[in-house]
Amino acid sequence: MLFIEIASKDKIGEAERTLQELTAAARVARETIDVTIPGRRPRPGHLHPITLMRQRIEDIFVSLGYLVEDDREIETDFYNFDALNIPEGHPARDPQDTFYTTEGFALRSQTSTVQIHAMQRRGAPMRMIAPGRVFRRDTPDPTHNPMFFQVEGLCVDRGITMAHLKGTLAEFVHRLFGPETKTRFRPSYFPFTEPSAEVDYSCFNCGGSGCRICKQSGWIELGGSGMVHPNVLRAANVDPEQFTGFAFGLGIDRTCARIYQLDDIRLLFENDVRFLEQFR
Ligand code: FA5
Repeated sequence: MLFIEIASKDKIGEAERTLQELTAAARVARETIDVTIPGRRPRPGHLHPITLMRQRIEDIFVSLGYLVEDDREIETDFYNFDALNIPEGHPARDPQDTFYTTEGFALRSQTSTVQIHAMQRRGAPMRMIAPGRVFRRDTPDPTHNPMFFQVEGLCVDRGITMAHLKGTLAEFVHRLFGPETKTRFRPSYFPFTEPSAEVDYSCFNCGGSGCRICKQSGWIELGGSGMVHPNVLRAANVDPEQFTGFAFGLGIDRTCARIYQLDDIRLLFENDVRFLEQFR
């Protein structure tokens, strides 16, 4: 009887040892590292060309004393229209032109909405730029996307004139494209500025003589601008008797496409790695 018990204990002990050896061998096999295998290279990401462009623009305006504002993309009718001097019945409210979400709300079609938020938040005097995404019912083509980026600029103070607007945008294009770059202001219309002007800069490639980049005109469009309409100042609780201001809105995508000599701004949003990798 005693002999049988000892024999079975021995067997159990032996089985335990075998099991331990097997698990140890399995662990060693699993954890073995072959230090001669070449490592996997990490593929670090990089900034999108639109972000690079936005940062260059921000750097210039921050160095001119502007702060950078960020704001919402879905806006109420007040910020999209009323406060920007676009009353009910104005064609700019047409559902054909704008993406409405629910009643009373629409995707912003321009960064000009941030003018109002910024003035309400900070009062006057103030200087700010607001880069951001905007949405329009535009059919995609080489120069249009239904979603694109703008940067708004606003300067409000005592005694601000059109000369300050011209000087600021001239300085901006000098820093972005080089000191020889010229600006040109063409009369235009925006409900929220009076007077209003489209701004062009002389082509950075040909200097104004005409080439493929500027479509032989010598000039490239930068965006819209003008003196802030008194109704807009009033809507944002700024006294137009004391303060005046200028504003501008520039298209980041088109400027980016020109600088990098892209024929089609849609390339910027196709997420084709072969294209994006060129901006490392
Ligand atoms: C405006 O959006 C005005 N808010 C600009 C402004 C601001 C005027 C402040 C006065 C005071 P406009 O619609 O022209 O203006 O657009 C400005 C720029 O956005 C254009 O010059 C262009 O570069 C860019 N843009 C317009 N539509 C598109 C689009 N569908 N795709 C890509 N870029 C576009």
